[in-house]
Amino acid sequence: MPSNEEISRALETIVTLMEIRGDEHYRVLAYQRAAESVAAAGSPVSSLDDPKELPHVGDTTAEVIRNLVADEMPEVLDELMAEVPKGLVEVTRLPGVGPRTAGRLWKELDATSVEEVANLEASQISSLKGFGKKSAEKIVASAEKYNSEERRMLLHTATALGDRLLDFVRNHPATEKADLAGSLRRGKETIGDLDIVAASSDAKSLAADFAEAEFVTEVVAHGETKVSVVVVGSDGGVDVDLRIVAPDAYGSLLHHFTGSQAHNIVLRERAVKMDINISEYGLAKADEPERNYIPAETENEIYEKLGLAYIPPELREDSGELEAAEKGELPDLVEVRDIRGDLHVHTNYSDGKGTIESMAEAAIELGYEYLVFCDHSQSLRVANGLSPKKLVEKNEAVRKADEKYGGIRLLCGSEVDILKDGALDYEDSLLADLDFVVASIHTSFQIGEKAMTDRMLRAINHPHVRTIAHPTGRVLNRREPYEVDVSRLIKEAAATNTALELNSYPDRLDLSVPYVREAIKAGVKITIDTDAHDESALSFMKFGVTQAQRAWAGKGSVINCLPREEFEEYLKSGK
Ligand code: DGT
Ligand code: CA
Ligand code: CA
Ligand code: ZN
Repeated sequence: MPSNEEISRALETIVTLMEIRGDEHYRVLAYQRAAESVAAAGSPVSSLDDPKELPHVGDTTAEVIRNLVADEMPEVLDELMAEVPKGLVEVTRLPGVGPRTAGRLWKELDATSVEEVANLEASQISSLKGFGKKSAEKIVASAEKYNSEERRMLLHTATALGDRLLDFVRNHPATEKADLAGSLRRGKETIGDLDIVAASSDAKSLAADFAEAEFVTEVVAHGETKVSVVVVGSDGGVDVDLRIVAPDAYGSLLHHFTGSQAHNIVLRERAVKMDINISEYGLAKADEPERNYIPAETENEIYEKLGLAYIPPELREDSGELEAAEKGELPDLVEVRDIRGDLHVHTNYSDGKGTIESMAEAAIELGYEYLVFCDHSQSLRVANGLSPKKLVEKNEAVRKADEKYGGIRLLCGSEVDILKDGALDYEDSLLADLDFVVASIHTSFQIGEKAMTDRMLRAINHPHVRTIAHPTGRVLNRREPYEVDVSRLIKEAAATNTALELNSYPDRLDLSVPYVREAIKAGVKITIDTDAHDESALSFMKFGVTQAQRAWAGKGSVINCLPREEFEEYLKSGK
């Protein structure tokens, strides 16, 4: 029998298709309300005598629910699917386009798929009532860019947007508490949509004002406790869900919508073994016939009732966190405030925008105790790599600056290219003069796994190489990692006392979390670096730290958490 979630989802599909078709608002609203009621029902709808027992379910929607429970195709859905061209549902996923807009593109311009929208002229769209030139251009551009692969936002883009929306919600007079939830709260490297949860005793007014906020381009669904909208992001529209509960149930709501789904499932299984049912509304005794969900005001209460230590959102991925929480063995996670320096930043000597001085001053602002300048090496001409002579010159400038700034230790480094055969891009004698050498790959990516692994193993074994930067070369949404046996790199890094970098650049975040975790287990130290090319990019550190947390890293595993003296000791003692 279909679950409440499945029934609710089918009702949502009806809502979307009706909106595309341009049905009257009140008709759509009836299905929207029914979908919400089903989703909110405390017990299986399939076991009800009459779906009309649910709030907001009338004759028409009750019949549809009966069909769905019996696994029959409701007439209304059948009709809609016959009438609305299939490709339009995908059109609603375009940034800035909700079902109503998709419906208009279909009816007024005959576009029934993303491809057909891409083939429109922006001027055709802007000639329609209610469309500006800018938004028309955006729609066409995003349709052109759209490939049917899932498009996900980068963590920093999602964070910036999420913080802005959260500010709005928190500043609303009816809001008591609010947080970002979903994958953003868990710090995932890419984010599908934004989830915001709020506690309010006047959900209705908060929901209404959120739906009307200036950043909203389209209201996809608007109920009393849930609003789904499309918001303008920096590169297109972003789906945002806001859910609101009474303050006494806030912990339950926040927990449920933080996820991950996998974490929620294993937690629910554990609860069932303790004769407890857990839902977004609270905890209930499983043996009571009338399930009476007692809401949790804080997430802590939920974990406590299940005999677990509080699990930070970054660890909620069903990767061993329940077991560790039960045994009191959760890691003491590294925090941004534990970071004492940045070991990989660029200057205008190669392809950076900042100077030695401006980068140093920005690092002082952050309270850092040391900073390593790593410009590109000679063969990387596209990035203005430094000739040996230029490197020597730069080192002198760094040492001079180091004397000038008392509060921070400025150090000479290089991001030296690992050439195709695994040799390094500078002579050993030059490398020996540096305080810290970062090695990495920027060319010849396609040489096959074996050659790539050998190439990198050779670099790892080089006596002067202290860390390997962005070890898999991935660029999120743009470039797959090159083929390399990362587990072998990890073993060799452990054997040679070489660190591996967790690059904090938002489109890299490389090594990725599972490998960082594997590296730490193998005893490898990591460097969390920003690879900053200007002063502001030094703030990317937080994204790297979040990934390190997701990899269960404590500060003991991170080289640049060492206090200055210990770090200098580490530099001096070599590999
Ligand atoms: P995303 O948006 O793809 O980056 O990933 P999430 O984790 O934010 O997923 P999303 O937005 O679909 O849902 C937010 C959270 O709500 C999710 O982490 C767990 C909870 N949730 C949503 N749908 C379901 C579901 O069908 N079953 C369960 N158990 N939990 C769900
Ligand atoms: Ca989400
Ligand atoms: Ca969501
Ligand atoms: Zn770099």
